[in-house]
Amino acid sequence: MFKDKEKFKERFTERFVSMHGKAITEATENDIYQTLAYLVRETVTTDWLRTKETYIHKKSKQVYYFSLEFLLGRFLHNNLLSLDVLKDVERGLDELGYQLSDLTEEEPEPGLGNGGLGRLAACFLDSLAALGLPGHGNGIRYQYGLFKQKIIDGYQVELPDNWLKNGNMWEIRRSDKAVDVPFGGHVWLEEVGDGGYRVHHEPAEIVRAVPYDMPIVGYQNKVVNNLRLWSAESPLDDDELLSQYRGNYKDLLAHKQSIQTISEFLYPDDTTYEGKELRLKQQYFFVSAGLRSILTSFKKRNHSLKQLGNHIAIHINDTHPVVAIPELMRILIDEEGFGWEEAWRITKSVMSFTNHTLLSEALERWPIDLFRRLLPRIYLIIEEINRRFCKDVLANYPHMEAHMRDIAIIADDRINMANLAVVGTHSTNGVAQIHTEILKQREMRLFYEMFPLRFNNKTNGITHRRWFLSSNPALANRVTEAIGDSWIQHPSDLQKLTKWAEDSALQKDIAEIKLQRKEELALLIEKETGIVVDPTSIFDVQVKRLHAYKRQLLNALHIHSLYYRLKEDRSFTMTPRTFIFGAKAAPGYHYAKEVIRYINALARLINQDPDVSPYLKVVFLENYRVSLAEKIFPASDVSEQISTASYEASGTGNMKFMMNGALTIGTLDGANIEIRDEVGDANIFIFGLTPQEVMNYKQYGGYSAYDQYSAQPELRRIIDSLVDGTLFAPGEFQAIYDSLLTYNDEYLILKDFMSYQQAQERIDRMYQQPEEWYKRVILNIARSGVFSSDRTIKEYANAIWNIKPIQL
Ligand code: 26V
Repeated sequence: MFKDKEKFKERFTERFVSMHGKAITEATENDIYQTLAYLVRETVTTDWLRTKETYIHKKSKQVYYFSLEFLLGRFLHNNLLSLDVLKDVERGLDELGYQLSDLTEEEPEPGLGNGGLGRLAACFLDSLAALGLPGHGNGIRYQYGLFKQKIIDGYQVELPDNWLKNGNMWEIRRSDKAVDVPFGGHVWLEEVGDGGYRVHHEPAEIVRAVPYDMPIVGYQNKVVNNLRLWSAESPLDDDELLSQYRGNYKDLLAHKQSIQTISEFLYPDDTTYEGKELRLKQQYFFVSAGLRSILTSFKKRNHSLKQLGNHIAIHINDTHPVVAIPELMRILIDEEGFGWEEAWRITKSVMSFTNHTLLSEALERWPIDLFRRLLPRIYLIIEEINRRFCKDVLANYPHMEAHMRDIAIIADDRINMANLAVVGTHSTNGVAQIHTEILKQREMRLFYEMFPLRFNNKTNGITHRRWFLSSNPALANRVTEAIGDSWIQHPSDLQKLTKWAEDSALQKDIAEIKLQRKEELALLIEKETGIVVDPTSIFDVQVKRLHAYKRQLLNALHIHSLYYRLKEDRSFTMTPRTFIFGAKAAPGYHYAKEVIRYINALARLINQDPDVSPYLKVVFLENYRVSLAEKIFPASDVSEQISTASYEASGTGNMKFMMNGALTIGTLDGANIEIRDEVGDANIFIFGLTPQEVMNYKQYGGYSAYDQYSAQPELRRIIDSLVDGTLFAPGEFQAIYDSLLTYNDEYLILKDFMSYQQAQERIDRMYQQPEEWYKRVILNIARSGVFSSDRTIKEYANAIWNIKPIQL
């Protein structure tokens, strides 16, 4: 990018003046940010072009990751690191009177995802580029990302996230690559002799999809892949608008508005499926546009579409992009003239699918009326896929006849998108061992019986570049000092730290670094909430979406118990602890919002009470997002991973904590199990029911929340106080009370309470022995290498996509 710090300053100053038309002495922080981002972009663009040309030249097979969500976070800092200019830029800016850390805060944050699924997509793009793999993203350029959360009087309030209002330095609009996407209308078949037919579709509406490309910069390897995000616009130019809406300006604006709505906002509910037409429009919109652009460039290179699966892989991130299957069938049959069998073979060879959740309420099952009205041709194709599939099943597995309602793609007037995904792809994977096993044995048991080889596991991972190297540089440097820097290229080399676990110098240094990060977080907490916390207390953190199954309530009830003990038992002592929460609730999820209100009520009760607050603090940080997460993980001692066993598909926050030297308190759920397998029982605090025990309760019944409540007096008192007016207003937390007692505690919180409390006591004691604690911290970091998304992506690349790295 430039040779050294002096060259950087020179180019920077030049560029500043030409960009802003004023002297650098007049600059605002935002001007400086823009200039720096511009310089980075210039460098990246050259590599971007060269990467693309190399893929073409080498005829590399390329994968396209189709996802409705990419929770990217900010780019500037990571791109500087990837271009290997971070140090020079930091020093150069310093001499010009600026702090890089202030400038990075100027960047608007692309929060184009809800939580784990969207962040995983972003980590995967990072790993693809870092590994020099030909892999790109395809998604939607939402005008509004996930809502901004404010906490007002303890309540969550949502605000729009207008992240594009000051422009986006990391995108290039490509109007010339726009494509049109048809919706609605009617379809008819024209006979063309000897049994053949031609399909005609007269759409009711055409939407123009305009791509915006974002460079995904590989780590110090000159590789730059592409993330293509689509924006919806009217296809009509001024003349056409004039002739269609002559004299009716209001209708004209309404037309534009209704089209732009498609890429206007990200759906903020990742708990419950809703059959919303707009959501289906979003899905077909980005899938159809993405496929069209992939096939256009493929055909330019004169390959035969018969070989599509040898050149292109398309990955379907959860069921949201599953319409890619019938859409590719439509293109191959209606536009390219393939017969059904051949088209089906090609489609299956291209497509693969990941399932990310076992929650039945999240599974997409579109009502056929809605679907047929919006996508009439696609619906016909799905009907035909279903007809042939059911026929094959009955022919080859006659004993399945009794189960056809469960495995059919269309049943009960709905299209089961998960079934379509399994049937229309060559690979279906889960995201952690236990999750994949449950998929095979429960949700997809019948499919697994018929197609055992199609199912496989790919345990999730996180990019150690963003979540360690970039967000925790002091710790990363200290690790490098101990074991060298090979772990940056080969994260499993972190295991070289194992033999340093008992080294007291390393332990002390890591403790010191952790304390510094905690001091910084304490300042941020004070600035944002006014709460003063003690950086030497245990920072015990639960950050993730708010869901009943993730059991933030279990954490809160435990805090409530500590409050009573401190308040009333004079002999009770504890290691001072700061409980930190960050969580967005879906705007329509009433229970989740009540849990937020309860946590904030506990915070108010506890933080101001002089009997309690020297030992206990509770902090709810508003607007949890990637940039806040980057500050939280390095400052955490305890990682709360306490979902009801069998409900969390994997979790990825658990991995980020581990890599940053926090110890996990967790259930045997998702990837916690694999973390336990890596570090051993002595280095993690496991508690609670096993997945099998939970599944037995669910299957056979036999759980009584009331019995738990009756048998545990301490717990009983806490639950009573939610409604009895002793701590809060009478009836104040009735909804939570009811979830536990009236509705029999669906997530088995009361059953796990005592075991959780005991695990927390073990943590309390262990923290008193720094050598014991920091030994475990080091072992956790040492074992975190397998949870790099580089490992995950290599597995996908080899076993599912069959793509190979390039050298530049
Ligand atoms: C679901 C839905 C349901 C329909 C409407 C909109 C919508 C949007 C997003 C989702 C995704 C829910 C699934 C999800 O995020 N799963 C998480 O995936 C992570 C990455 O694999 C995994 O670590 C988490 O355990 C899992 O909950």
